[in-house]
Amino acid sequence: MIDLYTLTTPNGRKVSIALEEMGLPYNVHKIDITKGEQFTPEYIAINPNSKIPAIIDRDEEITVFESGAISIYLAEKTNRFFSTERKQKYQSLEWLMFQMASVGPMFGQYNHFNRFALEKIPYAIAP
Ligand SMILES: N[C@@H](CCC(=O)N[C@@H](CS)C(=O)NCC(=O)O)C(=O)O
Repeated sequence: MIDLYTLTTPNGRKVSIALEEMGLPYNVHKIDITKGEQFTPEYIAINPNSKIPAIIDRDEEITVFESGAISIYLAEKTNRFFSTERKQKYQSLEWLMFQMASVGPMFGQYNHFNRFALEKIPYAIAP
């Protein structure tokens, strides 16, 4: 059984979708990042970077944070969505890294400056 520490954000949903698609049973633990619950000592012991998502795989007592690392962990656990054939495996890794390093952070920064920043900075939100 997997314990999932998450909230309904894009990075959180990424792991929920993976767990559903892979048919793995899991318990959800809501970490309300709007209330600072990611900064409790209990949660920092799970993810020292104080961000959701994170999982604990109780079958093996393995803790994993970072949605990309969790995706690889779950894919390897279930032998799904991650080929062992090298060419296909690196194609999967390319797109995973592209999402993690390019699309995800850019959308996250845009969302922050567009919706939450106390100061509106035109350069940061211009299309
Ligand atoms: N690279 C991380 C990003 C995680 C992340 O930014 N999580 C956000 C919610 S989507 C969070 O926990 N924010 C709380 C904070 O920054 O205090 C991943 O992919 O898991």
